Amino acid sequence: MNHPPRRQLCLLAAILLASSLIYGCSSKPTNEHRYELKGRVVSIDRAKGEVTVDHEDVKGYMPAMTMAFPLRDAEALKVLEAGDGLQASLVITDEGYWLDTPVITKSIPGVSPAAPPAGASEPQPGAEVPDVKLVNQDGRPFSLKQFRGRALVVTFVYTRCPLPDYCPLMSANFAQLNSALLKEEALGGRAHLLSVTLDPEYDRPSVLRAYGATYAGGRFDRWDFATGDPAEVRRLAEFCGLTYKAEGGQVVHSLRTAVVAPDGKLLKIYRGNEWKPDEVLGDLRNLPAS
Ligand SMILES: [Cu+2]
Repeated sequence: MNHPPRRQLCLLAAILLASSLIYGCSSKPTNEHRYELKGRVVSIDRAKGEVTVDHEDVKGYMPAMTMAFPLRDAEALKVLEAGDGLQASLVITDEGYWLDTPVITKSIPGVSPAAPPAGASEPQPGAEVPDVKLVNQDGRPFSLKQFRGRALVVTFVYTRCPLPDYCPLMSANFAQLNSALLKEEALGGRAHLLSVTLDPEYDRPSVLRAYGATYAGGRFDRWDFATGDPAEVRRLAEFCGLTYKAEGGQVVHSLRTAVVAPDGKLLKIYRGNEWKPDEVLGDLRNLPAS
């Protein structure tokens, strides 16, 4: 791997800092909080404008973990490589969070960067979804097969997730789907929702029930929350291409939402948090009538 000489890097860092300061002057959303974040780049998704960072404790906000952040700096996105050191401001507002004012430290030649986490493979539409056995918010065991004949929309969350754009957003989206399924009887009879915890040891049925009640409004007839044997949870999550690991009371995780057809085969996978409830409702409405 080629590493630019240090002088160029300092210049680059200065330009990056200056350019992000200019961006920083544009209109500020309300309720903005900034925290210093320091860590090592694990991977970069240039198309999505995201960088996954293995970061240290963010004082006053979150413990050390590895997670993806939007990086609002086009230049930095271009030059970042896995293994680089990154220092940036973590900006949190009502609308979301992102990194800005990045300062990049290139990895030292000869020192191999931290290996990226083993990526789960991405499932293909049409693949048979594993028939995992789980337990719902009432402590009732079930297996995915029991939903055959209806479409199943599955997502993964954990109740202690602190990041507004991650689990709370998935659950808010599912709450919208739930309302639609409850309102439209024809649709409700053809589809079911399932939120599976990535923290099955902490998220026991009673915890899920309390969490679910805040989103599902006490109506669990179209929406189940599932925990169970961590190995079963992992089997389903990894089938969906989701990576996660527990770290200091938190779960570092990516996001996947799967639409399973009534025959138990994968119809569609939504990656990340940008999908809208209407898209999923569209998928459900377009299911061939059974
Ligand atoms: Cu989360």
